[in-house]
Amino acid sequence: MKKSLIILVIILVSGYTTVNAQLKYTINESWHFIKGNAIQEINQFNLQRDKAKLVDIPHTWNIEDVVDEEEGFYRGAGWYTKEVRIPTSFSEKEVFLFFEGVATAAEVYINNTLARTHIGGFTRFVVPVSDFIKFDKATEFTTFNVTVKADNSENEDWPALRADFTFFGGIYRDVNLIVTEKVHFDIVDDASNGVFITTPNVSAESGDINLKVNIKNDDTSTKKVKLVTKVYSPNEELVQEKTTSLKLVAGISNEFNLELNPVLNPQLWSPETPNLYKVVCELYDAKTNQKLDESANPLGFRWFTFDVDKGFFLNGKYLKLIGTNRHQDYKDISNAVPDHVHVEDILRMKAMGSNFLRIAHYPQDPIILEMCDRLGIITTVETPIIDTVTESEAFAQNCLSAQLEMIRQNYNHPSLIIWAYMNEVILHPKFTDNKERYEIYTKYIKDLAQKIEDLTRAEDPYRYTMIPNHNSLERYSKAGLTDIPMIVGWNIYNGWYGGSYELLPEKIEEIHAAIKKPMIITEYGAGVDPRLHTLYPMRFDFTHEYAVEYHKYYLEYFAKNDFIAGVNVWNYADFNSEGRIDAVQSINNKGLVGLDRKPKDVFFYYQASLLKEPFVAIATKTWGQRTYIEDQEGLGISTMPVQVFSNQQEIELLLNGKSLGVKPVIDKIAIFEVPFVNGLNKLVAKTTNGTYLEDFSEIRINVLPISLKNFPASGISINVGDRRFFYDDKIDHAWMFDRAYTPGSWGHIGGKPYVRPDKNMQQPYGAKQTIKGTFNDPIYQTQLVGIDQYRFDVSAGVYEITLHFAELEGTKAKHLPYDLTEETKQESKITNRTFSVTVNDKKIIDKIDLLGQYGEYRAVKIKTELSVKLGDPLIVNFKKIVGEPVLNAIEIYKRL
Ligand code: GCB
Ligand code: CA
Repeated sequence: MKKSLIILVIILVSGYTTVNAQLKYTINESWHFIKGNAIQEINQFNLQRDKAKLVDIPHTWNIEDVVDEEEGFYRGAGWYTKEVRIPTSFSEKEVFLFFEGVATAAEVYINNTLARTHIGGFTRFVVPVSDFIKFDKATEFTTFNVTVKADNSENEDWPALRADFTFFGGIYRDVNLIVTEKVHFDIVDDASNGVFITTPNVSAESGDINLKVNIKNDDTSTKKVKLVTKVYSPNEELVQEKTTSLKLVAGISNEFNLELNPVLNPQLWSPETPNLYKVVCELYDAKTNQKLDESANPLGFRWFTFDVDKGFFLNGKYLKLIGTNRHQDYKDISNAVPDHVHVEDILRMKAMGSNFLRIAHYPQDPIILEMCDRLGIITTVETPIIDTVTESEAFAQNCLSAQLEMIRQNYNHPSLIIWAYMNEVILHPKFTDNKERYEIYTKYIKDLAQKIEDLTRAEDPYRYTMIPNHNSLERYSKAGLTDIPMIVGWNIYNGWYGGSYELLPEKIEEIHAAIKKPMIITEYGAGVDPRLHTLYPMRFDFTHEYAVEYHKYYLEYFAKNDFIAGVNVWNYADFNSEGRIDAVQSINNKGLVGLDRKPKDVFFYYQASLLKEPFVAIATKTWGQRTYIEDQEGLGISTMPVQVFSNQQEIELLLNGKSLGVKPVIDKIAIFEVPFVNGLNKLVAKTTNGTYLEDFSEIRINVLPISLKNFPASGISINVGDRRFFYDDKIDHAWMFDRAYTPGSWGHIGGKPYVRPDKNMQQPYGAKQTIKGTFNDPIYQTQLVGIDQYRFDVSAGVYEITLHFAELEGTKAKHLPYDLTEETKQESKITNRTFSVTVNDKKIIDKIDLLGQYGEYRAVKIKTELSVKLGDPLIVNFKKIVGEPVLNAIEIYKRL
């Protein structure tokens, strides 16, 4: 404790005297926190402070909601308070609090007085606090109290109103203390840094630099200052310096425009050469020459155009923009992540070969754009006006202020070329049953969009604007929304939520013909539960294999069509969305990497497709443990295809040291039929052209025998009614998909796979609810309906059998929140299902009523044990009483 205090003081002192005129450090630790809507105002909170728990920023109060099985997450207020100690000498200076993100609204009190409010969970804001502090001149240090009410309630005036991600609440990004002299760059208005750089004309020969500088004079009299502006080259050489004398009127922000000398033959910024210049503005007192403030900003020279037919050009050259979208949360941490998560993510995008990032659906941590500048990833960022709007003045104001803050706070990043706003804003339109009212509503949206567009173009005439829509061309063009922005974005999910991916070209060509605006495919993607694999990929199965097929089709089509200026996979990583009912509860798993950033197969496919340097990866990283049946009785070998992703011509694969031959790489994939043995299998993939390029993989296989005379020690675990392998990574448990019984072997007899009743989802996968009592939803979301028997032709012995059930035809089936199919709410049948189960001659389940006894969508496991005589098979018999018997999974072990 003592030690850290000393260090802090040293940093403090050296910070403002030598390094930078402006001092900035975090005050993240040890805030007293109470969650709850019961506290209405600050005095009430102060009375209850003894009930507070200590938390550190970044913090969100919704972490527990992510882990628990309950639906929904806390939306309401949370109170934070902290005593902040500063040197009393700061009384001569200006002290500010700088919040990088408080969701969704904030009230900030200094010494119990309201100092500022802020609405919008994704933009930064500054609170001047000097006036609220009573400096104690007799002591070395002065303490003041900061109390923050954060609030993530549902509020019809606060965008986003609804969306497919969890609206985590709290002070979830850093809180800083900033100390300046009385004269300083104006950080207060919109939390920019007061310096705005533009490069109106850039060519290979010359790059203009214009500056707008806002300087605040918090003193009582006019001040004369010197502004020294220095431009440094990418290798830190001073390329020019300009000194300007300025007179600053007291009490206001003084705005100056500055034209620097053009930089000749500038080193251009691009994804391949992210050359960053630096502009450092220094402020000096004209009389004393005391340094008052300093602001350093990135500068990149690049020029770009979007063309409706030809696509995107950077520095005069065609460039296909390819990359992902990104949310800001992480496994077990939610959105309250440390900077390192952001840094790693951008590094991994670069390692994937991305040159483009859609920062969606909201501005993110400052370090994201800094990393994109440095590594060379072109970006678009947007404000969160999603799915629907409120027709109120307050809502419109909040949209406009978020847009303005976003622009001013991120103005100088060369990587950023598009300001966007709205997302699928008429996905859930109101008043669909009243044509006139609907038109008033969409007119309101159009007017709002026009206001945001006008504001954006006035603030920044040098970048493009964009509105991303969902694939309903008619809806957006009719509403006039496609007329407004400079680029129109489209979120397209053909082959996921509906239809086949082969319908993609038709859709895109239709849009291209109708809308004479540059086009970006702002979203496309397919869900992957990292635990699911299949030999029979199909739409909406959440397997790695289907996603590879889907992305391969999309990417190849995009690559062929220049007019598609850019594409963003939805999403870079899996993310939290409390309302989701997919294979993994409350998670949208369209990520190329998981919530823990483990790459999925598709990630490697993108690497093979986008990277220029030689690349090879075996597509087995997510599937290191498997259960599969042997090819032929007694052979002990299970042959399965293995994909190897590469940008080389051909690949050789070795299994346990023995070559399986050389295969050509076709469209970035080489496929090998691998004869896996029981136990450990070591794969090596390598190039044949002498370059040292290898990838390794270790896979453990339980090869299940066709004949059960020697019952496997691993037991047999079958995902019934399913054609997907499932791997429960929590306990290392591999499940095989189902098979029909053949004499002398094992499998089901009778029954049909459950098929979802909804019109667009008539297939076995997914469910209309999450399954309670388990996290292994894929096992329980699939079942055989009308099953007669599950039969194992075993040898004599004692066996343990577990039957897994779940009622999928419940009454509370939900309309999926993200459903793009516009299907009306489907009334589910009230189930009437009763059946009995005997194992050989023992009745172990008598007239079970899953719905009545356990409730719908709940995992039910019933385990029994029985002795099988020599010559007898083991037969699980299902006897129908009312409706059809069902079975979701079965597990069997030999005990003796
Ligand atoms: C969309 C939305 C995005 C969703 C995504 C999905 O169109 O813009 O927020 O998460 O689809 O996965 O359904
Ligand atoms: Ca199943």
